Amino acid sequence: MHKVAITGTGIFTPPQTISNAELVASYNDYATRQNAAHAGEIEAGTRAAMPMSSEEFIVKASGIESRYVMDKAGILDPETMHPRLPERSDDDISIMAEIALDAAKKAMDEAGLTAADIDAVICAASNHERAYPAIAIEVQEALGIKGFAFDMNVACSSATFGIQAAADMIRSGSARAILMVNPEITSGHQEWRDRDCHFIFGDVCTAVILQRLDDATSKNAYEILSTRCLTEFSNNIRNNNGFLRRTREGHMEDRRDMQFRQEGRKVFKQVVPMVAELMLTHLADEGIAPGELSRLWLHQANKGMNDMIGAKVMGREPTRAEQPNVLQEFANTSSAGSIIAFSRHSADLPVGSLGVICSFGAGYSAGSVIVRKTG
Ligand code: CO8
Repeated sequence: MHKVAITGTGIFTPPQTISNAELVASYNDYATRQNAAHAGEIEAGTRAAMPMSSEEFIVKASGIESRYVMDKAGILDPETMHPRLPERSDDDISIMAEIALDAAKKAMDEAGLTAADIDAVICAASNHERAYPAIAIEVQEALGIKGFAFDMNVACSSATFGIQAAADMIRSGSARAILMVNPEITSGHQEWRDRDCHFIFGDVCTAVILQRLDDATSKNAYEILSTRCLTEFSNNIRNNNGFLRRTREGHMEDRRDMQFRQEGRKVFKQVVPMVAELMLTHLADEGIAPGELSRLWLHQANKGMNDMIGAKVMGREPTRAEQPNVLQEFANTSSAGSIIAFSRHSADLPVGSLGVICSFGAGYSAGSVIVRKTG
């Protein structure tokens, strides 16, 4: 069995950002227009008026201040309220593969690897722009990587589940090094017309290189000591869009359930204890006391949620250095969040430092990856 390390990470950030102020102005414009268009029904009591959104609520409830997006104009246009991404021909690289290549090249540079050193590509994300051929195979082809590639989806936990899959394959010898990418174009399945969630998500892509520890030359290498994944079925975060859509009555309707929807309060209450318990039992089973941890790189969904999980795991409020947040800049980027936190806040720790990368989200799903700095 081989020891496995994370030896490189990369982040693609879209060039456009939307501040809370811009987002709220656009949503409120949309809601005002809707209310004017349906004034009669609202007056008659057959339709509820759309409530307005507020910047104060967003920051207080989530900690989010801004988000990166692939198309700002479409999202902010009150007549559109979703990104407009021109269709590409089959001969052009797909948009998910394109952003994955950017992040992948940065991760490969940090690891000091070329395509010839890599045996597999995993594209782990919470939605894929097509069913097949796999985005991962397109990335593999574009980079000139031999071997195999596949897509996987465990919503916000896709990256940690991808790390476990890759680590197990490297450990057992089926690959020497694996590139995992997490292209998250969440703006495509976010519901920008719903005030309860319109502020939550942002677009980004992360990439991670995993390889045999013995082969690692990176100056920022972390051995993967152990991984643990957990799932429990829940409808509280759901998206009903899928390939059977056209087989059903009303498939052409613009139905709310075809985009992201959630029972946010229930998610908050149910997922916090589930994740804290997963991390604590995982650490205990590996003989590591929470006090030995230098850092938690948590999924970035909600600052309040992370603060509670961090406090439950550490037995006290973690410092900002111990539990870095990137939420204020990126919002929730689904599977990429914990990897952004790791990528931005891992180089400074001394060799020997212990930490946990942890994700959680729809499914429910949660993944815990215990790492130790080696280089
Ligand atoms: N402006 C003003 N007021 C608002 C707004 C707004 N924008 N939104 C809601 N309110 C109001 C509500 O209507 C409510 O009013 P009232 O009390 O009169 O009913 C009041 O504010 C409080 O609302 P909530 O109870 O909903 O507010 P919370 O404090 O619970 O905060 C959150 C809402 C931020 C959504 C919070 O519940 C939360 O973060 N929950 C956890 C969410 C989470 O982590 N979800 C994970 C989803 S991500 C995932 O799993 C990946 C899915 C795949 C990716 C999808 C990509 C699109």
